[in-house]
Amino acid sequence: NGPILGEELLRKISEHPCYDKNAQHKYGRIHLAVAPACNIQCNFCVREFDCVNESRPGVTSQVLTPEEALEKTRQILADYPFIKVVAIAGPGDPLANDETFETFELIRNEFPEITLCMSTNGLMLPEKLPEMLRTGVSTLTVTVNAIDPEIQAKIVDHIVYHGKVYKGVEAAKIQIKNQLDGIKAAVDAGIVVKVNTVLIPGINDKHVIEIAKKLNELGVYIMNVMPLITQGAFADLEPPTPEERKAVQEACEPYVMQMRHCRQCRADAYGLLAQDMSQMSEERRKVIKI
Ligand code: CLF
Ligand code: SF4
Repeated sequence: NGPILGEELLRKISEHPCYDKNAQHKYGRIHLAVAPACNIQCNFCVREFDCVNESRPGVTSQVLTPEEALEKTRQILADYPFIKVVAIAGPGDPLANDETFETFELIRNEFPEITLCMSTNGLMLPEKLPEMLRTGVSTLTVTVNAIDPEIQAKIVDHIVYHGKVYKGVEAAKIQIKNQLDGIKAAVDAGIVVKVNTVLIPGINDKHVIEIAKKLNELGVYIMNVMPLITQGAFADLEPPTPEERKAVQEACEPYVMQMRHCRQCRADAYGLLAQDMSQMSEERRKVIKI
């Protein structure tokens, strides 16, 4: 299963630390925290922290302007040439912030070889896809936590879509449709799509396999089943055990390749997945070179 990829994309995948487990120890990524706004409210998200769909909540990432993000990229790539991916993964939803595309354009003009990566909740994906293609995004993550609106309605409190607030099943239907239509269109346009699914015991744990079957139909490259981080409205839920998560990944594997090495990075992380240099002291950062 999985999409058929051209030579250029195969190279990019083999140098992408999240898409290829063999790449994780050799190649790194930079996250540029240029996207603070979000257009939905997930029940597991506390908004002072980074987007939990792709990031570990902790201390809030410092938001950068596109120009600051370009300058940061220049400095980091000069020191760490093993970084092959520049991504925008928050702190909010990249597609809810115009700065996302301004930043990608700046990076693209100066570093045409670099892989541009992005993660989103998918609400604006069908509309924003042409802009993503124009700026040259080649790897995309969409967080899909349910394809059944009744289940999704328990996970997302509300969405803001074209200036209007929607709640419950009505909101869920809009978001799921846009996610699935957007994923299909992105795959058809040659973007390599990864899906993140937050495993929430008692809410979507029995349903994740149905998501995997749908991802197979849509030509999604890889799926990342992430454990729930209990906070926000879901603070009282139990996170899944490692064994529960493993069992879900094994059940999904026949339908879509499983990512098992996710580090739930911050929206401003950089370096190898295993050594987020944004969290190291100045002194130590200079020591770590390839
Ligand atoms: Fe970043 Fe995500 Fe691109 Fe990777 S992270 S936008 S695909 S470059 Fe990777 Fe970090 Fe897990 Fe994300 S380990 S949280 S899966
Ligand atoms: Fe939070 Fe991300 Fe959900 Fe937005 S999409 S509410 S930032 S977890």
